[in-house]
Amino acid sequence: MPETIVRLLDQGAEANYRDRFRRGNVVNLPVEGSLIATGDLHGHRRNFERIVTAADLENRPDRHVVLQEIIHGGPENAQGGCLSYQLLFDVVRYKLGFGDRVHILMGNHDTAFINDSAVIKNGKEMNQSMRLALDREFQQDSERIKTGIAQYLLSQPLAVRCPNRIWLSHSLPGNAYVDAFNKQVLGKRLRIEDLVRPASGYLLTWGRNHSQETVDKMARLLDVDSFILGHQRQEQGWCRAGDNLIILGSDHNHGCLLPIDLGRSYTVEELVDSIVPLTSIA
Ligand SMILES: [Mn+2]
Repeated sequence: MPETIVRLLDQGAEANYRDRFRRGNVVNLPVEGSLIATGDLHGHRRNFERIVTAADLENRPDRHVVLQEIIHGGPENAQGGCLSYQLLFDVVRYKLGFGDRVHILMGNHDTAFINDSAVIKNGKEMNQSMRLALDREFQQDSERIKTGIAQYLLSQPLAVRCPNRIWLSHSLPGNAYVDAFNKQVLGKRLRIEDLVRPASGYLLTWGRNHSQETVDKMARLLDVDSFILGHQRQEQGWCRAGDNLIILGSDHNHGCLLPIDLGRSYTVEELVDSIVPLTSIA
């Protein structure tokens, strides 16, 4: 069992680095085909199943799926420990099953695991919660599993760029940090220090409450028109957080996904009109 998991995580990391659409830490999607964009999952298995159903990758060979922030949330063990790593393992299996069509973005909960630092969700510290649950399940093999998870998470790309000038990442730098963001982080092999405050990988995954000025600056810097992010909890499953910014959430019963045709351009209004509630998917 531990051997199987360690191998799974190694193969997942390899698949992330080998992704043929990836340049540095950005996945550049092709014009042919479509994309299912989603927000944070936070251990929500049922919504992951709905995304898998909606994406139907078996029958849609030109479709891509973007997932993010898989860990921290969902089922707990009897001691209250966070079991979301079980969903992470299944998401890695999904990536391995569909190779270069499943793209899992780096989230700040991932960077917290990689750095073994605290991250609070709904008043609860999630990093230790998941580590204790891993210790309980894997006992003497726990350190190897935790190392495997950290190495897998570190292999994740920071962003997805669509040919129709839509950018997906977990977040964007906050207003006070937008000028400190160095886009060279997008082109290099990520190291742990790139994900520690105030490095640019950290800035890209932790920012909140972006002003329109910040979003516009990032659009110019990255040469894109609009953004689809996760990270900020959405009670209604999504919100339009600026002229050219949509935030998705996929981690509760009002969660959503957003299908995008990569071969055409969209106004933000058209993107909003395309949003699908996950509960509408069988
Ligand atoms: Mn987040």
